Amino acid sequence: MLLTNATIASLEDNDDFGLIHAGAIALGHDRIVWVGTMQDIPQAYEKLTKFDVEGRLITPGLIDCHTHIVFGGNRAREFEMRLNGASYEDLAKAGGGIMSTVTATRQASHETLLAQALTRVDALIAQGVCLIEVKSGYGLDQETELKMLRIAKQIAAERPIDVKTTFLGAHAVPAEYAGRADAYIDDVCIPTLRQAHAENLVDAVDGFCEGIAFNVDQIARVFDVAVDLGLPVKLHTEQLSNIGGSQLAAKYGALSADHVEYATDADAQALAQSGSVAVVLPGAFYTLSETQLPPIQSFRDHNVPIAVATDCNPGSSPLASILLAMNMACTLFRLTPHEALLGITAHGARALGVQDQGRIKPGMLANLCVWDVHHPSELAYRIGFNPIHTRIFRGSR
Ligand code: DI6
Ligand code: FE
Repeated sequence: MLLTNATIASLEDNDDFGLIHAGAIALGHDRIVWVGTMQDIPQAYEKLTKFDVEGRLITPGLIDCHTHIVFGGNRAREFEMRLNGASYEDLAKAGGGIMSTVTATRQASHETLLAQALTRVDALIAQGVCLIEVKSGYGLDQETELKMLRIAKQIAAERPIDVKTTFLGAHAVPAEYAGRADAYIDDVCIPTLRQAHAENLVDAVDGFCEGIAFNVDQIARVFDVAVDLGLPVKLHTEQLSNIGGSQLAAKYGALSADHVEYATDADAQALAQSGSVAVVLPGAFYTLSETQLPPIQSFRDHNVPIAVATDCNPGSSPLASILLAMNMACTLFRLTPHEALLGITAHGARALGVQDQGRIKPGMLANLCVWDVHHPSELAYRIGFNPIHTRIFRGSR
């Protein structure tokens, strides 16, 4: 296919979205083979099937690098309780929060969980998302963690989308291990990680490093197993407080540190040294009425790449719109539209350890979005509009 008459946000330059006006993109099978201006189209590509986009904007296919999209039930009741004064942490300590989703996820069948996840996945696909990350972490027993990961993998067979799976066994301490977090890590979390890896179900390992979840020593034990298995790590950290998670993530060369509202300038420096991405999740910030802003300027100063994701989950971020996540990243966190677009493309790819997605250049996977807009800032600026025209996944419309 040869896409012609395009405004291309290649993201190849540091300024102005790497825009190419009057551009064209040649695809060969599932890869981008050439990008340039209409005048420079090599003769060889003139015979390809043409797709005239009539001046529309083309961006890379979008990437949602942090989701918990497989889960049972919902937490609307808890939303009400929070509006009546309960805090997220109070609900978690009272056995609600993540634990109530664990109960619902354990009870639900594979088929039900898959069908419900697919409705959310479809909403993301409809906005041009071509790659999502999906975490486990609502099972907290071997059977249910494996069930979640199998469903996550199955999403890619059911829909035109790629899925990266992340093992999040260290998400919360289940009721049956209340007060025995260390025993949970040793008896359940680590053996389940080894089993999930043996079944080829894990692309990365995550944890929730927080006062209401696991401390750095407990997460480090899980990360040591990840290292042993050759798996990259990432970490939910500094979401509600700072107990040293970003420093731990940096020590393990994590792909990313996620949430990071309570991270410091020193944390940003550590993440820069480890080459980790800071993943900001404005949907969770918004839903929890958080007021502590992530240290965006420190990330900029230290050249920490910033990614943006939905965190789609039933508790802290019931959000299945990557475009709204982008808008919120700008409005709430003051990212520029260029930074926000990088956050759901190139930097999202990097947070997943994916090298051939997120920019428009030869060799990249042919995942592209054609938008009914003229300038990329329009994607971040609108609220509740979906200007997608055509989504191209692995070279196919
Ligand atoms: N932080 C989050 O925002 C998600 N997990 C986590 O560690 C949401 C968890 C939930 O409330 O269900
Ligand atoms: Fe999360």
